[in-house]
Amino acid sequence: MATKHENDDGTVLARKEQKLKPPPMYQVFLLNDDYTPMEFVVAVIQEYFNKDRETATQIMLKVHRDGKGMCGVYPKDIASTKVELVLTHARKAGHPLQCVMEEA
Ligand code: TYC
Repeated sequence: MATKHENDDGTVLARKEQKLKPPPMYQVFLLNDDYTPMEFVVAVIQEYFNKDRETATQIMLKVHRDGKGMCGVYPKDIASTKVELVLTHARKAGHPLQCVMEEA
């Protein structure tokens, strides 16, 4: 009898403490390389991570300087889909751009 929290013998069960954690979030990063054009990376950040041109340019320049830059934070399935879409788009265009996700 779930609503009364009783065992079959009538003993009353203490209510279980709810230990539900929020689902983990994932950061999606672009990685630097020597060949992907800057303009292509800016367009990717605008298109797949919904950033305006100025923000996208700043993120691209950070990746170019530091080797890695964060484009957004999403639930696992959305992060994973974005990584796949970016990689597919880059490969179709013939660029070696790398996109990875990490648990936040
Ligand atoms: N380093 C590249 C160049 O000089 C530009 C670049 C930026 C490539 C960001 C990848 O994620 C990247 N053309």
